Order: sequence, then structure tokens, then C-alpha cells
Amino acid sequence: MVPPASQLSAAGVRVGILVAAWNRQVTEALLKGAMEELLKRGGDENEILVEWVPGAFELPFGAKLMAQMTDVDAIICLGCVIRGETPHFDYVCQAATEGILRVGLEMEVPVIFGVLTVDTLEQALARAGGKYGNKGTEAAVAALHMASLARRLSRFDEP
Ligand code: INI
Repeated sequence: MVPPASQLSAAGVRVGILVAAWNRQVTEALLKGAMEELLKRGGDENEILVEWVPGAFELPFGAKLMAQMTDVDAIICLGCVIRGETPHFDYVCQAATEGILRVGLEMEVPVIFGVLTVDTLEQALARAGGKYGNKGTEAAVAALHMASLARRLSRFDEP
């Protein structure tokens, strides 16, 4: 049975968090939301690895390195892409979305998409601790949910 979100514990769960430095005001707020949620659910600060990458485009490679070089149970990717006047937004969003999905499937570790893709800074702030909640908080819950799923299924993998 899938535990309801309110029951998901972070105790003993090793979580890696990758944060994009672009739109730092927003991504720092996402990081705060994720950290607070993990600690509130019994997580240990020493079991949470936080690393920064330049922008959302670099999140997939950062996640791949983290999956290869550490034994985290889940990886949270946090970023914020704000639409400008050129198609650059679409390329960065596409690369981040597809890359993050691919790393999870290839590396067989849950990789969570905590990237805001918005038209304005105001929309981003509303989703980074403002009136529409915090995407970082949601990402932390999703990471615990997926780590719990992997842990429970692995029990059926023993001979
Ligand atoms: N990266 C972001 O994370 N958010 C953005 O809004 C953004 N914009 O607008 O350009 C952005 N660009 C940088 C990109 O992610 C890479 O870091 C850069 O292209 C170097 O590879």
C-alpha cells in the first residue's frame, strides 16, 4: 500500500538536492521549502546532500553525477526558468525536463522534477513559498514517496 503523503517519513532516507543558481532568489526559497519539509519529517541534516549547478540546463548532468558517485535514495532537482523574449526558455525547459526524466530511468534512482517554468518572477515567487505553496516542499514529499516505493519493492527482490 502506498503510504499517504502525511505519513511519509524522512528518517533514515538519504536525499540529494541539486539547486540551479539561475534565479537564485527563487531557487533558494525552493531549497528552503525542501529542507524544512525533510527535517519536519524526521530527516537528518547530515543525510541531506546539497549541491549547486549553474542553471536548469545543468541539472540532469548534476543528477547523473550524484547518482553515480553517492548512495542517495532520491535526488531532488530544483530550478526556475523564466520565459524571456526568445525561444531560449523552451530549449532550457525541454533539456531539463527530458534530461531529468532520463537520468532517473537510466540510473534507477528517483529523480524529482522541482523546476518552476513560468512567465514572470511574480509567478515564480507565488510558487516558491507564496500564495501557491512551495514547489520545493512538494518535491521533497515526492522524493520520500518514490524512495519509499523503491525500498518496499526491493523487499520482494530477495531470493
Ligand atoms: N537557466 C535557468 O535555470 N533559468 C533561466 O531562466 C535561464 N534563462 O532564462 O536563460 C537559464 N539559463 C541558463 C542555462 O540553464 C544554462 O546554465 C546555460 O545555458 C549554460 O549551459
